[in-house]
Amino acid sequence: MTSNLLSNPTTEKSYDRTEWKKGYQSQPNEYDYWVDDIEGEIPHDLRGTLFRNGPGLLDIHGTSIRHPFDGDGMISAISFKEGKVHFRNRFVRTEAYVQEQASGQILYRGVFGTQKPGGLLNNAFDLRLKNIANTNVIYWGDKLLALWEAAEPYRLDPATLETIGLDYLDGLLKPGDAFSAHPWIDPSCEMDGGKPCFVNFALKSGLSSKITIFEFNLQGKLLRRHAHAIPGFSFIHDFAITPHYCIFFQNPVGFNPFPFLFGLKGAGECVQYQPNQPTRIIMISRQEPDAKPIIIETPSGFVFHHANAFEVDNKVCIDSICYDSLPQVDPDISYKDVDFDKLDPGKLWRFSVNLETKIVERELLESRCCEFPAIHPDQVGRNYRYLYIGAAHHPTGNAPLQAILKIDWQTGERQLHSFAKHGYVSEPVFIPKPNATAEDDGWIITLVYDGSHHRSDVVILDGKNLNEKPIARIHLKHHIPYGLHGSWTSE
Ligand code: 3ON
Ligand code: FE
Repeated sequence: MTSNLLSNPTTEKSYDRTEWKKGYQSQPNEYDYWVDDIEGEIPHDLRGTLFRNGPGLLDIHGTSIRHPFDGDGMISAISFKEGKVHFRNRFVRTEAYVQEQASGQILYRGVFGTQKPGGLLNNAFDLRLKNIANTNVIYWGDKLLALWEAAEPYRLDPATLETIGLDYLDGLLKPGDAFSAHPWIDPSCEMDGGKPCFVNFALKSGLSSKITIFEFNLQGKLLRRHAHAIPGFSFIHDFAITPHYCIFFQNPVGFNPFPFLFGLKGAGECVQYQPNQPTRIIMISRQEPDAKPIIIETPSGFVFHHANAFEVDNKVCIDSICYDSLPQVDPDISYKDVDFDKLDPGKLWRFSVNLETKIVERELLESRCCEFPAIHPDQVGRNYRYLYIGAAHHPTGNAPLQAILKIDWQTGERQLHSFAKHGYVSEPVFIPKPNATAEDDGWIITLVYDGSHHRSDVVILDGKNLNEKPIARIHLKHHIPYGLHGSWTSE
């Protein structure tokens, strides 16, 4: 749509760094209001709430945190009803947030390098993980849960976003247990007569790793749980599902605990990418939990997110955003001064695993820098036609996400809706229209940080045609810092 905004796309940057940086300012305020500054019109049949999570604070009482992934979780709820829209945001009152806000200083080390004041003496051997509940938020089985992969979920009141407390999933988790921030909803589970179920995992990593799979019914009751030992250290952020498998990419990484133990680095900064080691694809059977996991090697790369997976004949295909190396922030500079050109962009690959020969084929599907995929909820784990994903404005190189890209796998057609030069997108969500039959007949909603006004917009695009101007552009009264993940709950 807007590639023509820039006169010389090869030499001119699509963004202004000073504006981009402002999207990383803390948002300490908590709001609750009906939004009235709207361009376009909100569809009357769009009913429900978009919950979003992400770091709301990038500093603790004036001291910058080391990395945005260390920022305290702040939930936004954007609710649509009869053509009107309501906004609300609240911090998750984690134990650490409450203590730090009361004391006015950093009391915990962060996984991604934030340290307490007082140098090594005050940081060494403090091995507590600060559960910041900042990665995802999902409503399931009557519970709204804020998720962070290395600890238990926090339960929130879906109407007010007030924090109820840590949630042990009716006793399934013990204090300190992990529960991933990347659940999937199987739209029609073969084992449950076609009812939807919620599938998630927990990773316990050490010299060897343990992956536990959980499946819950619509009421939030446990259907299935099974645990598997996997050789080697793992850092696994996301997974993919098909009707028969849970699929994990064990990235080629090692872990050197000493800088963490001695107070020099965060635990996450001690994860080292090993370019000469292969990635291991781990496939755990959902239907035969006693079966040994299938482990197959493929050339190296680092994956945070998977777009989807599906089974065709004797193959399992996994579409994933793959980096040539683990993006690492230079210890001497702020993440805000990162040199985009020095980091590998995420690109979309298809990995096709032949279940008989155990051979994996890799195909580069899209070389534009992209992250944060979204698909039609009914296509999860199934062969699908359309992918929506956050993408860079320019077709090559590494840059902030400023556009939403739609890919049609059947025709190969790409549509790009770019918000450059002042807009920065977040993860899109696809919401099917009521009674729609076509896979792309729905709305795409994404939060766009507008650097020229230092505020965020909620933007609704037509999923069928991203080239059109937005159906609605809802101007919030303030900004929301760049976020991570969220989910849609219809009424
Ligand atoms: O043994 C442990 C394994 C494990 C799970 C080591 C460990 C303590 C490092 C660990 C914990 C990992 C955690 C807490 C990971 C948290 C990740 C997080 C909060 C976010 C990840 C985001 C990923 C991406 C790709 C974000 C992209 C953002 C943009 C493109 C722009 O905003
Ligand atoms: Fe994620």
